[in-house]
Amino acid sequence: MEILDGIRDAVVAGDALETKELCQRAIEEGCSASQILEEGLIAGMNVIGPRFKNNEVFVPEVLIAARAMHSGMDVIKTLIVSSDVKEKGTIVIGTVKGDLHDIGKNLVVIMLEGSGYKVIDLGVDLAAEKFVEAVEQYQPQIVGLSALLTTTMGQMKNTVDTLRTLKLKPKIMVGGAPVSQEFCDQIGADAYAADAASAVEIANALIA
Ligand code: B1M
Repeated sequence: MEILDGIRDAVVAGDALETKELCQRAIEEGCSASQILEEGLIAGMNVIGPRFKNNEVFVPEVLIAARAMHSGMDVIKTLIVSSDVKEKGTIVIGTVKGDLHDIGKNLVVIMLEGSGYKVIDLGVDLAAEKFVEAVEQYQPQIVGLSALLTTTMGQMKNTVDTLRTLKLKPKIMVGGAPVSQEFCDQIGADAYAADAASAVEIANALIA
């Protein structure tokens, strides 16, 4: 669809205003939030990723593209988060220590909120102790851990190990590009979600 290609290109170009306007138009034209997400915003980041890897673009360009993606996410958030959804439970979520990537985690947050969860987003670069404090404070049913770097996957294991020592036993969901079902099993987390949409399905199954 032409408008979705436009959103993808605007993200790649790092044009936040254009991304925002096109997302608004896409909604008016009847596109669903997940179409805009998958075929527009994420498609744009999927163009940037390989270019970053091949040194065709550098950190500033990636950050500008990420900012454009966020401006689009703000628009579709209004579509996803409807106020009359009944609260299903509480989820504490964050990116593990040493890792600053949050675009995917933020998408997961939007989808979870949109489907009726109260989500406490702790942010990025979080030591295991930060998750422990949040579990004690908010008593969530689920803790979500995100990691985008192979080098921070060890921190994910460390956080799972630490959370397992607590009296409160929230379910632990893990995700992020280098994470897999196999890794999830290996570190003893309860569930792995490959993307934001399946994170909702997995969360529903975990609290059922
Ligand atoms: Co970085 N980066 N980055 N980066 N970056 C990657 C991850 C990399 C694969 C790029 C590459 O080389 N090809 C590579 C990692 C290689 C590896 O570990 N094997 C990499 C690297 C090396 C680095 C630095 C070390 C680069 C440097 O400085 N030399 C550095 C590290 C900084 C740090 O974290 N300490 C770095 C920095 C950055 C930026 C700051 C420039 C920026 C982050 C901006 C931000 O997040 N605010 C950035 C970005 C944007 C990327 C790429 C290009 C895009 C990531 C992204 O946002 N994808 C990425 C390449 C790539 O992935 N193609 C790359 C879009 C997003 C929607 O997908 O995050 O996978 P994703 O999330 C998905 C799923 O994974 C899942 O749902 C999401 C939605 O569907 N998911 C969950 C995620 N978390 C979940 C949690 C769940 C469930 C599902 O439950 C709790």
